Amino acid sequence: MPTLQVTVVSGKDLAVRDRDTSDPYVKLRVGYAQQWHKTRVQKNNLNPVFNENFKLHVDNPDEQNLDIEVWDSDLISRGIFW
Ligand SMILES: [Ca+2]
Repeated sequence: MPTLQVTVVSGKDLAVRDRDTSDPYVKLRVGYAQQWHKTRVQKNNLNPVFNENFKLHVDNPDEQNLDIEVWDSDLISRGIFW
């Protein structure tokens, strides 16, 4: 099965989603896979450095997209879509 290797490097000047900062993390998936891969949460950081590697399985390289979302982590709720 083909594999897509992705490195999430960093973010710059991300939006504020808490009082004056955010706790960003990145979610990735290929196609409509149920499982999202996630980076670690970078607390209180609008310029996070992740440098995390992911190997994602691809069933059909001609038809599947790579979905990338950036979220703000919160203790109480699931987070806010960027
Ligand atoms: Ca937060």
